[in-house]
Amino acid sequence: MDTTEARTVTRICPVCEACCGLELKVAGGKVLSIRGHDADVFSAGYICPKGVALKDLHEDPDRLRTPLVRRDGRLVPATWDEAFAEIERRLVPIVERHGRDAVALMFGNPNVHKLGLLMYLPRLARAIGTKNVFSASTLDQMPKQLSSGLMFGHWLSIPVPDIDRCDFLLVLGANPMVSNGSLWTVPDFRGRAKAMRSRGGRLVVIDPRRTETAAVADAHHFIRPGGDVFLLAAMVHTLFDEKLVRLGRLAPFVEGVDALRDAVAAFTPEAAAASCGIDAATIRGLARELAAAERGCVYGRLGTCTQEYGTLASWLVDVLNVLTGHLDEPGGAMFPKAAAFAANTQGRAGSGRGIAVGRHRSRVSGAPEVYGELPMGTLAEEIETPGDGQVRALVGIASNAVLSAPNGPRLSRALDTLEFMVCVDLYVNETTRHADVILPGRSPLEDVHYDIGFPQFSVRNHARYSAAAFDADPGHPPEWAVLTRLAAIALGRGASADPAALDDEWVEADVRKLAGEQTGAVLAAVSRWRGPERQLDLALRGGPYGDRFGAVPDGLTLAKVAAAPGGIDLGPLQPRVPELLRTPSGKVELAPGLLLADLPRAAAELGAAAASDAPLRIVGRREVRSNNSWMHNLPLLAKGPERCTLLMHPDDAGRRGLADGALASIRAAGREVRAPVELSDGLMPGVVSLPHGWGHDLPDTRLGVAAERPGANLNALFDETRRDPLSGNAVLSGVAVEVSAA
Ligand SMILES: Nc1nc2c(c(=O)[nH]1)N[C@H]1C(S)=C(S)[C@@H](COP(=O)(O)OP(=O)(O)OC[C@H]3O[C@@H](n4cnc5c(=O)[nH]c(N)nc54)[C@H](O)[C@@H]3O)O[C@H]1N2
Ligand SMILES: Nc1nc2c(c(=O)[nH]1)N[C@H]1C(S)=C(S)[C@@H](COP(=O)(O)OP(=O)(O)OC[C@H]3O[C@@H](n4cnc5c(=O)[nH]c(N)nc54)[C@H](O)[C@@H]3O)O[C@H]1N2
Ligand code: SF4
Ligand SMILES: [Mo]
Repeated sequence: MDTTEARTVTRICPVCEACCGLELKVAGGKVLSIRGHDADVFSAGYICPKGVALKDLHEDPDRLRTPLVRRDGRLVPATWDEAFAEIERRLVPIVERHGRDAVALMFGNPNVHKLGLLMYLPRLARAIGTKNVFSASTLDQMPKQLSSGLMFGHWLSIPVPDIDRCDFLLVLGANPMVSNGSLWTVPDFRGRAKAMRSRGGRLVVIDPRRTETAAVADAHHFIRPGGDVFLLAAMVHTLFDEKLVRLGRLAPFVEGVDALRDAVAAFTPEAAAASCGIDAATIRGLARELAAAERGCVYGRLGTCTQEYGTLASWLVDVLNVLTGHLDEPGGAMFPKAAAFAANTQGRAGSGRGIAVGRHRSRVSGAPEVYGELPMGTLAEEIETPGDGQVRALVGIASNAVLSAPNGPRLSRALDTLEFMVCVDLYVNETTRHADVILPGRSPLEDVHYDIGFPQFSVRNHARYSAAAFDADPGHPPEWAVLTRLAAIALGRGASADPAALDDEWVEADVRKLAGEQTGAVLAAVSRWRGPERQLDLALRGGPYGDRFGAVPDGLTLAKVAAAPGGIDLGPLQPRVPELLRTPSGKVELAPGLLLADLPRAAAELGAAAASDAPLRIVGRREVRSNNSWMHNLPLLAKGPERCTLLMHPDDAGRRGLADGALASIRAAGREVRAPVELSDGLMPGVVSLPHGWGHDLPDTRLGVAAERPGANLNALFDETRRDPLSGNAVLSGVAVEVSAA
């Protein structure tokens, strides 16, 4: 495929949830340039610097090309066969001696951006069969998944703002101008927000920092970190109090209105004001504005999840959308209908089994399982605490938990005590340096791509596929085959089992469950594809827009999607209630018992104002040229001013004798990190901000560029035992810190 002649290829960006279409000029195995793909039906040419930096990722000399195996304490290059043989030799005896729960699985964020990883993770997890599954989900969005699952019946039925038709958007704890959206695939948020405002619409932001999004909004209100539950419950209270509840078309499909009214009775705007730092008149005004909006929507994201009341806040966001008649309405909070893989397009429409939590509990702290996972914050104790069921081995896939999870230093020490650790990753970084075997993923440009998750959260329905831009080294297997070989080892088939054969077995079994006697015909219809593409073709053809294997001749197939380089537009979002619901009642559950039972915890804190001598509270922030922990080694993104700075209000800094640029010591939980101060009046007084994902100064990593400006690890300050009790999500925001001159 690689000739020296330049050619143009298109590719969906695998970095963030915006999923922009890129246009690459390539020649002779090299990237000449990357720009936005103007003809992409979904992103229409939008791009950010991280998309351009895929060239640096592809060419990064520190990116691993061969497996590494630990010999005499050092990670040294090995062949793929040697690496898998080592895994079999070390992992299998641990399972035989101590059982399947002795192996923990740890998944990071890039799994959801890679077709081969996301599709084969469940298979690997089933093959290993452990209850000890941990992922970045409990550092991120698990509260929203739980509240959505309880309300709508599936973990991924999460409504998104229909921004292109909206005229009042209330955003809490999200900064889409920088993050480009989350649980909301919205390329070019800036352009869409601008268009909304020029239609006369209003954007209002609630955030402890005057963010880049707040800067382009019509109004911004500071909120005390962790205060969202009070604000939102008081808005709900106001809607009832002022008789503004208007269920509209959804009225026959909503359950629990009366229980909800009773549950928020104590949350008067006056009582909530002190707890959230927003005055009662403003709270009432926001509720009235939302109720009066023809097409309005409330959206909450990371800042509303990574806190003590993450699930309650996530729930109340959608309660407000329902009570004001904005759920499932154009311009409101709508449910996308993805072309493939969406559980809410499968099975019987209109009702279902709903979701369950707590089917098992973590061994040491008894934390309930949520969506099959245990809280990331409990991983270290599961490794450290002796006894039956102790974690002795770990399989880490695209996770840098030592930087991304609370109390990384403890996790780092715990990982060192494992009997065996294997990682699938691109780098030797702060986490993978602990591994005994590292299996490198390919450059994303060497893989085919189709987003499984993000079309379920997209502002328009669409189907887009990318072929690989480059041929990989023929000896370098795709990640789906790597995971399949790991699964084969776990299944006792040996390190040299053929992944393609196991994949054939899996696919046949899956198809047989759905197609019965038609299995042979269905498999024949998709026989030109293998690996993830075969499953993708199956999902597209059997999906809501599919050709149903011939029954709907003009329906979608993978071949059809692949032949459309800018993708296929499937139109604006459409109302989906009740068809989408999978709750046992067949209704939207406004007042799930699990959530009502947690509300008194918040009510007990009502009216507690911040004392004048209250400690500083720390919040995170994201930056356009950085993506969590793993893109700091790319020269294009690394250049420019220092990013890992402590933002501080001048008054807070002055009181501590800290000038702009001074080195600050930041302390909590007996640990300290240091970062230069950057003065900013855009912070709520009493709140400081440091980005996460930094701290590249640990020994034995191989990140030459990142190590030059390592920054400080925010998560080193956090207590891994603090979490939202319902979802198990870590508290990563609003933690009390002491700051002084270093
Ligand atoms: N304090 C604080 N902590 C946070 C957050 C916060 O806002 N504040 N945010 C949280 C959030 S939202 C998230 S999602 C987590 C992220 O937590 P993680 O997923 O643990 O962190 P990442 O930095 O995304 O690291 C991903 C890892 O995947 C590897 N990788 C990248 N691409 C590929 C690939 O194609 N294949 C393979 N096999 N590996 C790859 C990288 O080298 C890296 O090791 O961090 C969380 N931590
Ligand atoms: N450039 C860039 N883009 C990214 C990422 C990245 O690292 N860099 N990471 C990607 C990932 S994994 C994710 S999950 C998304 C996240 O995307 P977003 O959800 O937009 O997350 P953030 O940009 O971290 O914004 C969270 C906001 O919450 C505020 N906040 C903190 N505490 C509270 C609180 O208690 N209440 C309220 N109301 N606000 C609070 C913070 O000040 C911050 O402005 O971004 C994705 N996109
Ligand atoms: S916004 Fe996200 S998806 Fe788009 S180019 Fe940037 S990193 Fe890639
Ligand atoms: Mo995330």
